[in-house]
Amino acid sequence: MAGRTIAIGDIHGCATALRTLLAALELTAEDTVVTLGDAIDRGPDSREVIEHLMALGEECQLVPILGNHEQMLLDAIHGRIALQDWLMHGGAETLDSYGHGAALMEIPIPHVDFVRSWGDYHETDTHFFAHGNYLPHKKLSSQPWEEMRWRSLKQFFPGPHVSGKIAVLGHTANKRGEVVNEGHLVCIDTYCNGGRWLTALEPETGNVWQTNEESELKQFELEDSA
Ligand SMILES: [Mn+2]
Repeated sequence: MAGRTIAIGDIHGCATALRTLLAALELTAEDTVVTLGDAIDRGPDSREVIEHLMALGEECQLVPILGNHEQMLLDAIHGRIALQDWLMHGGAETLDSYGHGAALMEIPIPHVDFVRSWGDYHETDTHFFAHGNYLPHKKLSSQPWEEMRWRSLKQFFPGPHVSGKIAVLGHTANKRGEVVNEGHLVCIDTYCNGGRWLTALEPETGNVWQTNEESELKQFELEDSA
């Protein structure tokens, strides 16, 4: 049996919700899991999230996409931004997960190398997966991903992509914890770190799993947008 492709939205350090979600998904070695970025920052345990994702790569085909928060971590490490710029955007919580008041240097090198290996996007025959946004008329291989991983759907709501593929995105948090389905675009950042949900979506079937930091689980099918 061919494996499933399942996208997971912005985790933001919510290790309990991630643990609950991974248990519910019952993944096999044939499954592909696409994490949409912003796995770290803001929430309580980014270190544990990174460890879960590293282990997940041994269990299934893991395709991690780089979010703007991972970009900030890497930029801080390389001196491209001031450390403070990352810390005030949720990086402080990430460092604390490595020990209260831990320094940037205390993040283990394998963790940094793992994050550095994350990509800009992923595509299947029917869908593509990215962190924040996209330009509808530009092919996926030449998108300005450095910029697109920052751009909110509130700033710019793109039309259908020229490829005809459906976009699966994170980054723009839905504060009610709801999946936004516009037909040509689905956004599954459902504000886990704000007390709402962590979402996994199997785009081919519309199966949705949602978990939270209270270890609750909901499962339902995505409705077609009217
Ligand atoms: Mn983001």
